[in-house]
Amino acid sequence: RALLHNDLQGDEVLVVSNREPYIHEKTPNGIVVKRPASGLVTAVEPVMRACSGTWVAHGSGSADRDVVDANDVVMVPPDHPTYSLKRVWLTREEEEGYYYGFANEGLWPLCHIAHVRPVFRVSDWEYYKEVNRRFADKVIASARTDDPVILVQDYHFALLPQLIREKLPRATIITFWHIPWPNPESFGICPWRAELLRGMLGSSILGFHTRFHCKNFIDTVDRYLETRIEHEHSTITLDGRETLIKNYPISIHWPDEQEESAWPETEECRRMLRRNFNLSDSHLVAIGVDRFDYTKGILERANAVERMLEKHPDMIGKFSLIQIAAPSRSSLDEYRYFQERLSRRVEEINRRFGRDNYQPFILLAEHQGSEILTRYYRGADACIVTSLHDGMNLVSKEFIACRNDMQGVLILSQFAGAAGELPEALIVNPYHVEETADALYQALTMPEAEQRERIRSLRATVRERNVYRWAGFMLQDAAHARRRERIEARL
Ligand code: GDG
Repeated sequence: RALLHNDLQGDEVLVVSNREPYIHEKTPNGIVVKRPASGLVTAVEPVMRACSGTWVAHGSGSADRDVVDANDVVMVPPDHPTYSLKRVWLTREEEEGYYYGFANEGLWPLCHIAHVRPVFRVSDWEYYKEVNRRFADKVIASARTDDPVILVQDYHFALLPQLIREKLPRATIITFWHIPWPNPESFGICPWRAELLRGMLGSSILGFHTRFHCKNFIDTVDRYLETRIEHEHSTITLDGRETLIKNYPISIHWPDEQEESAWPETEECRRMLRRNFNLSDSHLVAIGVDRFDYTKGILERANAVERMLEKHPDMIGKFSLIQIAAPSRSSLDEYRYFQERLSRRVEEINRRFGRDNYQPFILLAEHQGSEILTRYYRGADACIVTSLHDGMNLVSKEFIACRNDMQGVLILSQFAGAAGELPEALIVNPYHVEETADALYQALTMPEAEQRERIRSLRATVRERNVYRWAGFMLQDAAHARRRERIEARL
């Protein structure tokens, strides 16, 4: 955290994302504050707590408008206010066109290549451009200085860097793309590929999780735009402006001793988790935690559970996967089809292997509180992540952070960015049912000493490569660029 303060040295910081870090909802008991299920919020929020500033986001809660002051600002977090939250209020049409349409039916499947066809509607694109303009106006109006540090988050805002740059040429714009970047051929099917790339190149720094995503981005620019690329320095110059393309693997806040001391003992978590589902204390449990999204490989996970039980009938009645699937983008057809397909598959598996009170696949299609998640991570024998493609995946890192008892096995998809950092997990190809089923069995039968050895090493990695390091490295590079620009301006 000290790194953040050193590098910012009093600079003004603004964050822009679609998702708001806190949602204010009206309930019969008054206004309650909720935290959304979002990897982006999980990662960026602790950074904002540490460096304060302003966060601009889409206001989506039913009581968001009721809590703002005359300047349209609410101070958050509610328990210990350290930074301002400013909302952009979108109309239903804007939200449908920009967010559900272009961002989530177009860019999300385009970048994930998970065999769901992207949809590109001209009307969605028009809304995407319009909403990017509205966010740019809000950011520009919120800036108190002419050279703030602006952290633009994710695929909802590909055009924002350039739009901000036109009005605030001295700003340091750091754009972080939280999802994968595909190869040039795949990206090339987007009718507005050149506009998107130009928009992103308004950034001073453009960050991805992995080097592979950076390489894909540089190759894509090389294919579709006239620019100067310096491979050695990983920079792209367009219209005389240079953008650094670099990987910054995102992470989580590593819990301190005080936070850990508030956790219930793992034995208590084990018992609670099993009792909640009427399972015996010795029942083997794997946990899955995802947004209910077709990229997360939950169907492949179900296939692996079925195959594991076929191969090891002694596990029937003794093992269950508890899958938390937080509802997400449910108004989109592809998400509804996926939810229906998964529910049918789970019913089949449970009919085939279940008994009176026993279900091998327990599907909880609802959002859970974060304290419950911590207890479930601590109480499970294994955590399974089978994303078909994932920028990073924070669930894997949360599980590791929760296991200060040095037990528990992580099964991790080779297609999650996290796999590059966490080789001591059981790495699987989720499309390979046999391999994933075998890894699940290996996890459930792994000797305690081997679990300890693996998790100890994983914990050392995540503790060091935490979210402050992610933000710190980006800000360090930004500070470096600012110093250079100031020197050049004086020459
Ligand atoms: C994107 C990229 C990248 C989930 N269900 C509940 C809940 N969650 C929380 C998890 C975790 C977060 O949501 C999910 O983060 P992931 O990283 O796994 O995935 P995405 O949301 O797809 O995030 C991803 C990330 O951005 C950051 O750059 O890693 O690759 O796709 O924190 O714990 N939280 C609560 N209840 C739930 O039911 N409270």
